Amino acid sequence: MNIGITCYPTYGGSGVVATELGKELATRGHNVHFISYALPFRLNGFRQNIYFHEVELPDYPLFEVDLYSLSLTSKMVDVVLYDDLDILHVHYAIPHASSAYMAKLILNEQGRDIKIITTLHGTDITLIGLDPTMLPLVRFSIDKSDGITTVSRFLREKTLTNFNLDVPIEVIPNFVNIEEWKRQDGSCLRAQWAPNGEKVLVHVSTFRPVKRVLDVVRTFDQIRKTTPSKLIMVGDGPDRAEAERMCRELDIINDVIFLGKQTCLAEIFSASDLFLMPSQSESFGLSALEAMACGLPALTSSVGGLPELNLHGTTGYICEIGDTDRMARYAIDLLSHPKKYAQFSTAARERAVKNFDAVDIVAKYEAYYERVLRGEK
Ligand code: GMT
Repeated sequence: MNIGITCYPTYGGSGVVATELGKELATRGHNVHFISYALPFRLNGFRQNIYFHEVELPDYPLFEVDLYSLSLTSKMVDVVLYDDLDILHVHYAIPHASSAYMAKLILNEQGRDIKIITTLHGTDITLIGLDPTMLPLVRFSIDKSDGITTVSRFLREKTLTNFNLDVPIEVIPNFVNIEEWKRQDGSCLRAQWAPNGEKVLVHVSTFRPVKRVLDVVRTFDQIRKTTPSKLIMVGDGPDRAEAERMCRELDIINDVIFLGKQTCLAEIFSASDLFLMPSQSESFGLSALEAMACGLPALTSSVGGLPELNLHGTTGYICEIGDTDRMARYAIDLLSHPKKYAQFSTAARERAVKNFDAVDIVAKYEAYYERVLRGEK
């Protein structure tokens, strides 16, 4: 199949899922054409069957606002025609789904049909998509997609209720390549971070308010009172400076390492003990899955799709939003009971392997593509 994929190229789960999907599809022999304004950050190294089409923006003094969504439409039209695409799969509705629908209309005028599949990821449905500046367009472009998928059952329900839609939606969860995401030798890193045998907690995110990074710091502050430990903060974003300030104020900054954006997450997870994700909203929680695949029990909030991923009392623990005391108690309990910890660690890896293996999930996407091409939703 010839598949076009549009996504955000920057850090953030939707772009990661889209890129990993493209890589897996290319490995299976499909031709995958990424269409975006920059090379997706996980698209590193040369890969057969993968092509990148950069969307250029017009440089004209009259245009004071960003016309990306229109330029994207034009690029989609070109790539569909000249690379003979079967499917245009867009990740994150805004603005990708409406750009794609416009491209479809233009192509239809020329007698060329193209199927549009929209994968909804999270805040396109739960937050920014509901803003009055976006809602009518998001609703329309979802409704007009030939196929719609969500990354959790939670997000399917939210899509139907928030937008008052009555359309079939396929739930296809996120996935990991279980050969790449597995525990490796993390002893060198661990020796650097925790030279005195301290426990290592890790958080990965875009440091947006929705991730509640200050709760990560508060939780860690509680944990280190009883358990010698270090906190590794991976990622960057608007709340990083405030998190660093809080660490200085609490006088724990020497036990917290802010790494910024990183690409070698499996190495970092392999040198860590527990993953923290106290988010305000999370339709799936991809970083938690990646950590679990590396054998880290996850301590997450109870929101959104997280309970579909993290099994309370088995692969980790789930707490109410903002309940940092409870999250800290769970962490201390796991870190101080090695046998229990080992059971949770094994269960976390097993859950990733059994339920979220790329081999199985990418096959679901392929089957769904076939269905949509047959005109079924
Ligand atoms: O909705 C977002 O915040 C954007 C998106 C992203 O690009 O980071 O994140 C969402 O998609 C991820 C991949 O499917 C999910 O793992 C995240 O849970 C989800 N984020 C939220 O729902 C806040």
